[in-house]
Amino acid sequence: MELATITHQKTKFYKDVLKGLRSFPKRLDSKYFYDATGDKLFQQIMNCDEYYLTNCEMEILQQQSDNIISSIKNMEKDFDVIELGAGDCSKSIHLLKKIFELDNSFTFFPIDISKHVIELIEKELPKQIKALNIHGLNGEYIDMLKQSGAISSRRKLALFMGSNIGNMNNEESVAFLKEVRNCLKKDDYLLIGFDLKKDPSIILNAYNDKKGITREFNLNLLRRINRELNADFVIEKFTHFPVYNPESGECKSYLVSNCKQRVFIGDTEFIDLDAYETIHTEISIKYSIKQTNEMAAKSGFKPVEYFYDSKQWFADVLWKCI
Ligand code: AVI
Repeated sequence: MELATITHQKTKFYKDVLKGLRSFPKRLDSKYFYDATGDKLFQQIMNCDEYYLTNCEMEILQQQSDNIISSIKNMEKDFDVIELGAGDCSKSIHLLKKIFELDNSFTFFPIDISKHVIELIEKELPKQIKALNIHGLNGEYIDMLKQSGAISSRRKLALFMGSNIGNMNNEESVAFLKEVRNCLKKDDYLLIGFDLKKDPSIILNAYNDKKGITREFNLNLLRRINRELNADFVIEKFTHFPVYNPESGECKSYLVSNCKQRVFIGDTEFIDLDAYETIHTEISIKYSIKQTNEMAAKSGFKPVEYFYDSKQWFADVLWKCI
């Protein structure tokens, strides 16, 4: 990465951190979870017994990729596939293999904010699907989505899986989905993953696993601020505290300050925390299907088909651009 880019990102990180910690209530943006350590911790979360989301969605992709493809009109002809937040493609690979059997001329555009992830996909995926056209795009979702449209005029199937949409509040998600819609054309498709409302204790446990990996994931944000912004958070003085509201479907994670304390961010700037003051670090919304239909209508899509895991805990919904 260019030095200018690194400095710019640090400045943005610094500004966002100070702004968030000087707000009331205090907050930090969950997008900053994902440094190299955060990426590794998230991988471990996905392997936790309590974190059901990954297995549910994996089951859908493993067992229903044929059905997904047959719900897409003319999939065999002229589609490219774009994945927003591609990660390791371990779920989408099942769909990609089936699409490749139909039409081996399509291009797969994995989009990820991590350059390392894109390099890995470009290296590893051809081992699983030889001769797959891959064009990795490293950057923000919307910018890269626009770029994929400029590179290829074929119709698009966009994938936004993992219930990543749940990490935005309802207002942000509709605004984001409208932007996605504007980057696509009429009759393009979006396959979008939603974690569904279920027994509240199952949801809460997923964000409070017994091994404490999610706790580490949350606290790593303070460690990252210490490392990158030269702050002096004492990690032991904070408690990981997730709560789930079954009415709103909002699972929120907090870091609670155990005592009154002052924390320096760099040499001169500081923030004060009261005893038991909270820092909100993440929202993970759980949806009813009715809610997802409303989101589709508000953002310019029409639901075409719903794909559930056997427990009906998770849904990948195929939306068409209208
Ligand atoms: C990436 N995202 C969908 C995860 C979630 O479930 O909200 C991030 C996560 N946070 C804690 N555990 C997993």
